[in-house]
Amino acid sequence: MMMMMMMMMMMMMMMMMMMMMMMMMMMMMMMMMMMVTMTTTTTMATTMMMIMMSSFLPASQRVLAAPVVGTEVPWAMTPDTANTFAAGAVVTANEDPVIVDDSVTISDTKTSQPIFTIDVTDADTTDLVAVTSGFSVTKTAGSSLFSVFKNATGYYIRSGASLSAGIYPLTITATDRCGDTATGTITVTVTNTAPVFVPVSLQTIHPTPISDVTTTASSLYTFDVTDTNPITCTVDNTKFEIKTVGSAYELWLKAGSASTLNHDVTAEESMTITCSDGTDQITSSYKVDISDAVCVDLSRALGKRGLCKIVKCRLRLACAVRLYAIFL
Ligand SMILES: [Ca+2]
Ligand SMILES: [Ca+2]
Repeated sequence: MMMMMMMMMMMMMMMMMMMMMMMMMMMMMMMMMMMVTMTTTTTMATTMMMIMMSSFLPASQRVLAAPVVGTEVPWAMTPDTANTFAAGAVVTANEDPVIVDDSVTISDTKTSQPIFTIDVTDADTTDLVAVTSGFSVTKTAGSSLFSVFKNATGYYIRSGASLSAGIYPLTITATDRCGDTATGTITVTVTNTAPVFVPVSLQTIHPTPISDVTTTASSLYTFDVTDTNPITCTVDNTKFEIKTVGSAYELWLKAGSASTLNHDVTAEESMTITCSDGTDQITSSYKVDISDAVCVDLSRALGKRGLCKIVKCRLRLACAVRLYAIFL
């Protein structure tokens, strides 16, 4: 009889446990349905789900509900009455980070270097100072010419290795340890730098005269130009031209110039050398003395004074032909 009673009690206990489990499952389902139908966000519903589900886990693995701001929360989440001393934490609200909009102007000669310090703050000072806190500052929109990097003293914008003139708005986003964000716009203006002659002051007078019967093309002067952009150099005297030789530039007298050079007409050829990067340009003047071709003075021998002056041959060959004709 005793045995029977014990068995019945056990069965009743089992039934009660099953009923309790069923009730808990029903409660869970009801709460899930309420969460779906409620006008709360999906995130909130997910969090509540996690909290409910984790109540079946060991205490160390449970997901706890967000503590109420301003309250003191014991580590164990329940008041500790068993010990004389207990540790806890006072919960304070997170402050959003702040980024100050700003602008900076730089030259296009910057290469992979810091160009601007981002003014980013967070009232929760530990958000900024804790190296492994999870606080981050990133470029979330803008030209790939620029990037954000962090060092021991703050967050910076770094330029690319090669820049082009223009205006580049960059969107910078800061995210603190609570996942709260702030965005700011830093506008970088890149200005063009004019080309520079090498040497800075070019030679302006050709060291030796050129005969006005010169017939072959010849290089007169070599110089260089520095700029981050492609350079085009020209000269405004049609008897001359600029050639690119390797990385240097050369001023050349054009071939066939004998037909155009004439000491009697232009004893000094003047010109302006211009080098442009497409936006800005630099110039330098250049002069070449044109010497008169020397005729062989046979006037005395021929008894015809002033023959060469009269002929004024500009080509030795033409002169020779005329003289030969006189001899005949
Ligand atoms: Ca914060
Ligand atoms: Ca330039």
